[in-house]
Amino acid sequence: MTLDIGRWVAYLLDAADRRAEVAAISGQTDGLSIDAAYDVQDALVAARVAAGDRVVGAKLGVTSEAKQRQMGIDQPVYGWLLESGRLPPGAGVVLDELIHPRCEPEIVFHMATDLGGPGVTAADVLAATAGVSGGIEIIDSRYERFRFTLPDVVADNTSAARFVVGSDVAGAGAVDLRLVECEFEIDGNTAATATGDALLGDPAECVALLANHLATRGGRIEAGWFVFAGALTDAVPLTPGSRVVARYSDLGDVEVHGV
Ligand code: OOG
Ligand code: MG
Repeated sequence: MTLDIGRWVAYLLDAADRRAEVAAISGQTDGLSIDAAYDVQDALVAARVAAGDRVVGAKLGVTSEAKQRQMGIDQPVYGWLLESGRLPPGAGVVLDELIHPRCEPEIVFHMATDLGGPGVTAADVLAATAGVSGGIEIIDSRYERFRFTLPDVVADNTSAARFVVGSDVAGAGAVDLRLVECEFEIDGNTAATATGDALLGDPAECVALLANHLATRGGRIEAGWFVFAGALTDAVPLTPGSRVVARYSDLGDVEVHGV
């Protein structure tokens, strides 16, 4: 069965705009293959761009065991970062604009040059990277109870909502990203800790997967983009007044709070 892409794009855009969670798509159609879900995702982002937004980067999701266990999904997913989602370090995240936001500590690649697959390796990624920093992603699934199948979350642009890029940027070769330590702190208490190798063994490997994925769809990573390599730990709900700090060895601290 072919999927009515326009219908599901409108469905997900409407959920985000009304800040209302909706039923997963997979329960309502038998046409949601992973490929079709990426078609919905691309059309959804194209609709945002047509309305004045801009793609400023890309993201991976579900690249750590912690996230795979939390979400019940066993392979990485890829999505887009939009200019409208970018917040400065230390920002207050306006919770009324979102449905049920969660925060995640992430490693961010600042791309120097275009990078097209297939065959991209972690070494190619580092050669194409201007710098790396810490970050926090604020995800906000449009689906009820933050529950979905793999194609559902792909169609929903991998729950992308807001993101913060840390201001301490290290040279791509200056830090061994596999060894970066991250402490994720909520209201002064450590929620979780992880090292960079929690991301499929090497954060740069995740970015290589993204480049190779984009190649299958005729795309590439572009110079100037931010690439979020995926959450190092479980995502944590963001609530009014709560303060979330991701502390990274060599990459500084990144903070947000809920307002
Ligand atoms: C899917 C997006 C996951 C990450 O960093 O793992 C993600 C979700 O959990 O809603 O962005
Ligand atoms: Mg994420």
